Amino acid sequence: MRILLASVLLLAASGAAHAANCSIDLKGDDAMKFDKTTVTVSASCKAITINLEHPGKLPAATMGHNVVIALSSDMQGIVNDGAKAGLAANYVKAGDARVIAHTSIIGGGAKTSASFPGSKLKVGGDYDFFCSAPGHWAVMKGKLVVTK
Ligand SMILES: [Cu+2]
Repeated sequence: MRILLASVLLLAASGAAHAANCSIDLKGDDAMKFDKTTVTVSASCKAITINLEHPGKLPAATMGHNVVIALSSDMQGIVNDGAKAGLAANYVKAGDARVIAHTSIIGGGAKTSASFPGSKLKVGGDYDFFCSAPGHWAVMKGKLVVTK
């Protein structure tokens, strides 16, 4: 009986571990859209991985996408400076402290990933994910909901 209880507890514990979402999986296409408008992640994740896929055909120079994670209130400043930084800088100003994490810019048929510690996010904070390519952020953005 005691052994049975222990294994039930073990199952419950592993179930809880699986409940923490530690990845941000997005697809950004030739129609300048992400496939999701909301992603939920857990601040308790040791590492949160952004996985970006571009299922389109257009090159990075004309329809390149990235994923930037930041406070909603910082998005406008980040994209303004990112536009000046240009494609070679992945449309992110070097050393921009407002950027919590970002991937590189990719074109059609490519994939990229980037990781950052969950401790960089606060539970219940007002975060967005967006593409910082000029003009894209207006439509390529969504809410990053942070849970415990
Ligand atoms: Cu984009």
